[in-house]
Amino acid sequence: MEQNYHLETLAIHAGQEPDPTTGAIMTPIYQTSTFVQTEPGINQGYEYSRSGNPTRAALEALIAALEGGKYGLAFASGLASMDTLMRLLNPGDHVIVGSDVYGGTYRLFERVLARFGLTFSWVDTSDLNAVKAALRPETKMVWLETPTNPLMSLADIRAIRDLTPANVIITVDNTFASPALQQPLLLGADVVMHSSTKYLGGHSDVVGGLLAFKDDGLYEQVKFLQNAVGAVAGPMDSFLVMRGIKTLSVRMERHSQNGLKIAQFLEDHAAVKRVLYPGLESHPQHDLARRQMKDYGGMVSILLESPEAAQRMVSRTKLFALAESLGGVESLIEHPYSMTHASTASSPIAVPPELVRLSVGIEHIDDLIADVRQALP
Ligand code: P1T
Repeated sequence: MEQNYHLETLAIHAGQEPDPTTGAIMTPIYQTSTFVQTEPGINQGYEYSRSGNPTRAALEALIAALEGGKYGLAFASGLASMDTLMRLLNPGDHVIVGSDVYGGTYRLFERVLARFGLTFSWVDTSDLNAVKAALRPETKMVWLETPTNPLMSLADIRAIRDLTPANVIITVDNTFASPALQQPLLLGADVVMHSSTKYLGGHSDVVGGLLAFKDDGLYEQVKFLQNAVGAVAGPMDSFLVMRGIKTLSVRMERHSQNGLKIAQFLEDHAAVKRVLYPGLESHPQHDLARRQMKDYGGMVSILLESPEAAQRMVSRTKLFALAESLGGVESLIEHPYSMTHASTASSPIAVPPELVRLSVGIEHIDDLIADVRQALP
């Protein structure tokens, strides 16, 4: 696929050619574990579906194109992709991680990978001096989420690249923005990670993870690990993520329009103490958001008066379903302290109990605002 197509076009075509034998316009779901060989080692490009599968390969080429990279890899979940990537590191290596990240990221790093000798510093990555101060000779990776889950703070990817030694891998979890709004590889990151469960899949019907790379050497190492560890995306799930991605651009436009309107409504509401949304001028990093992002997406977090008020609101909405996850066409609401971020409780990165997180879907904005209004006092 020509790299100079726009993202809207790549989202529909990259990695996907009509099937040469039947003309099927959609990439077939190659639901097979193995591929017949004519002689040992002589095959048509595929041997065994953990090592490679044509449906997965199409998705891998697609995410590479969308992120402006050269290579992609697809996994069984976002966490599976992270776990595989982190196996690049060795005991004694040090990682700088944002102090506001998905709760499962904290759990994987501190409760699983720390047992294998990796050490983590949890740092406010919106503060460049704090990132600089946390660098050590043994630092091998900087892990950024931007915007962060759930406090919606930003990290300046280009500035962090500039202050970090070239041998330190910068990974950006781009789940909240999606490549339609932000392309970290083009800003200096080495690896982009996605929970494709979210905006890429877009329809709350699949769990998956993706990595994108621009560097041959890094890709080859993680490609080896993908096969050696084995947490690959299945063909059906790869198909679903690809189908979702076809409408990514139009969905992100509507998510962003609705997200801004909900954020503005909430900012004017007396029961809401603070709205965290990078598209609002009141966001402390609104200028960076304007530089780094094309639009601001559908994730909106708010602080209410008390933990009880937060619990009450999430139990009262009707259209906004009370559920973990985000990024689907339907609106969701949740209480991070007791749900998605429960694993960070009493840790240095615990989230405030009066916080409510909304994943604003693409329903009609008037219906969404009416629902939020009736759920607040
Ligand atoms: O759920 P999984 O596909 O394994 O992806 C994990 C993950 C990684 N990174 C970010 C920024 C995420 O938000 C997630 C998953 N998050 C939720 C389930 C949630 O409700 O926040």
